[in-house]
Order: sequence, then C-alpha cells, then structure tokens
Amino acid sequence: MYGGGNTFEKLQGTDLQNEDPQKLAEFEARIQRGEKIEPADWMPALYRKQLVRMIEQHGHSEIIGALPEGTWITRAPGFKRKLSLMAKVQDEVGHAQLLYAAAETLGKPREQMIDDLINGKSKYSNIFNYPAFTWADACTISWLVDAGAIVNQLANSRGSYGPYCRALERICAEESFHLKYGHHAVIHLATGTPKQREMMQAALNRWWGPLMHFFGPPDKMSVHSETLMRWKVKMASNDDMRQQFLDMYVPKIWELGLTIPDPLLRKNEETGKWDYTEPDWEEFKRVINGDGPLNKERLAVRRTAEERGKWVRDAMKKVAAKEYVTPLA
Ligand code: FAQ
Repeated sequence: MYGGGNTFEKLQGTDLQNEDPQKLAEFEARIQRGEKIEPADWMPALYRKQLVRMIEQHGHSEIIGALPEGTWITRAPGFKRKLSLMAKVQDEVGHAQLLYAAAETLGKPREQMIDDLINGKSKYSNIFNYPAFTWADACTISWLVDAGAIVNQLANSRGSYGPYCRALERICAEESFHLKYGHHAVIHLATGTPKQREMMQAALNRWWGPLMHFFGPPDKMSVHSETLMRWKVKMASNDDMRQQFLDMYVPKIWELGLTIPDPLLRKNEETGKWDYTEPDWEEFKRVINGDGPLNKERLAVRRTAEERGKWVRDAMKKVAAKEYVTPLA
C-alpha cells in the first residue's frame, strides 16, 4: 500500500453509496460528454476529495520543487543562466499559487493546505526529496523533471475539472520554456569538456530512478487511478505516462551520447512499449512517506519560510481589514 494512511480507502466504497443515484448518473454522463465540471456544480464527495488531494499535492510539489533548483541560482554559471533559472524558480512558485487557488474552489482553505504540508500530512512529489549536488543535477531537473511534469499535465489539462484544467494549461505554457532552457543547459554539458560530460552522466545516473518513480506506482498497485480515470481527472494511467515519457525522451538522451543506467531499457518492437528494469518501489514508498534523503530538510526549510513570512501575512490582513495606519496618514 502506497497511501499514507489517509481515509481514501475507506471513502472509495462508502461515499458513492451515499450519493443520490440520479445526480451521480447525470454527473457521470456530463463527464462522458466531455463537459467541464465547475465549482458550483453538483459533484460527488469523493470526486471533490480526490481532486483536493491531487491538486494540493501538485501545488506542494511546485513549492518544494523550487528548493533544489533555487539553491543553484547564485551558483549558476554565468549571468544568463542565473537569470533564466531565477525566472524558472519563480514560475514554479507561481504554479503553486495557481494550483492552491484551484484547490480552494473545492472548499479547502489555503492555510490548511500549507499546514498539512509542513506537518507532513500531505504528500508532494517523490523527486524533490533528492539532493542537487552539482550544476548538472539542477540541469537534469530543469530538463527531465519538467519533461515528466509536462507529459502528465498536458494530458490532465484535458480533464474534467474546469479550474484545474485551466491552471494546467497556463502551467504547461510556462513549463515548455523551462524544458527548452533545461535541454539547452544539458546539451551544453553533454557536448562540453570531458569533465562536464562526466558530471552530466553522473547526474543522470542519480536521477533516473526517481524519474521512473515520478509517474507513480505501476498501474496494478495504483490506489486512485481507477476512480480518477473514470472521472477524467487523470487522463492516462501511471504506466502510460511513464511509457510516453520514455518514448519522447530516451531517444533525446541517447542522441547526446549519454547512457541511461538501465541495461534492460529498450523499445520492444512486438509490444511497441519500452521494457525497463522496475525501479526500487520500496525506496519510492519510503520517500513518499517521509523517509527520503531530504524530506526532513525540505519541510524544515518550508516551515522556516512560513514562520518568517508570518509578519507579512499579518500586515496584509490588517491592510485588507483597514486596521493598519501608515505613519504618513
Ligand atoms: N510522489 O494511486 P496512485 C513538477 C502517491 S510537478 C509522491 O497512483 P494517483 C513541476 C499518491 O499520492 C510534480 N507521491 O496516486 C516542477 C498516493 O498516495 P495518497 C507533481 C506519489 O494520485 C518541475 C499513492 O502514492 N505532479 O514536477 C507519487 O492516482 C521541476 C498511490 O499512488 C503532480 O502532482 C509521486 N511521484 O497518481 C517543479 C501531477 N506518485 O495520496 C519544480 C498531478 C504516487 O493516497 C521543478 N498528480 N504517489 O497518500 C498526478 O498526476 C497523480 O497524483 C500522480 C499519482 C500520477 C502523481
């Protein structure tokens, strides 16, 4: 079981039994017709809960995802790379804002989402719990993690919940710039000096396993896919997204003369799919449940940011409530 002991297993069966069958049938028919569901529309409690869980985790991933690359802004080689990376990191934080706003339309306050993140109740993407030791690690994130994110988000932007889909469309537009920037930075290293190539290869070796995990557990072990796909929140299964990523990016990685650290990786001409070594799913389970290399550090950084930003939030609330009087007033 990959879930962190939340209540979803219990909800899957019971929630639907408690729904009005006619409303449920109408809702499902709307989804089948490809209509968007909007915040004020009727929706089953389970649809709402699943969306909050997924959108919130996505938002957290963007916020935490800004950390490994963020630490490279001051060390990025050259002014142009610094500027591009700074813009990228800022975009990622902006994506979290869009996603939290989409999740709020379903009734969960943002403060509660942030609390659940820093208290370790909510998950976020496995991949951001690994360290970015070198500049090549940061470049690998910018290219391949963004690539994985686009595969997922482009598919799901055609899904059923209006506010999430619209947020994803905007996010994908920005992610495509990140992808180009990341690819450019990787090409530079992979075609550079022997030392640069070695650094790039070492980074790819480190990130390949977490990248394979990124798309979620194999379909047969996925807890939520069936429900989410039935309601067109997820538009492809975890394995299908992983296959799509391999299809699009393995050739590009090979083109650069880099070696993917999986001796079994090959396109199977009979099945049309990629054969690969299963990544270590026990490691994945540990990482998503709080015991990865940097989970504690990532949450500690987030917690500190939250504490340090409190005075700003308090001041803004006072301004909004017109309680604040400037010295010049
Ligand atoms: N990491 O039943 P499933 C980005 C959990 S954005 C952590 O298959 P589901 C941008 C899952 O929550 C990256 N946990 O789950 C960027 C569940 O646990 P729960 C984030 C994972 O929801 C780039 C349990 O395992 N993208 O990178 C992961 O059907 C560069 C069972 O799994 C999104 O969030 C994982 N990888 O499918 C930023 C996209 N996989 O909740 C900075 C939206 C699974 O029961 C720099 N999300 N789990 O306790 C999704 O598409 C889906 O939620 C999946 C998982 C595909 C991630």
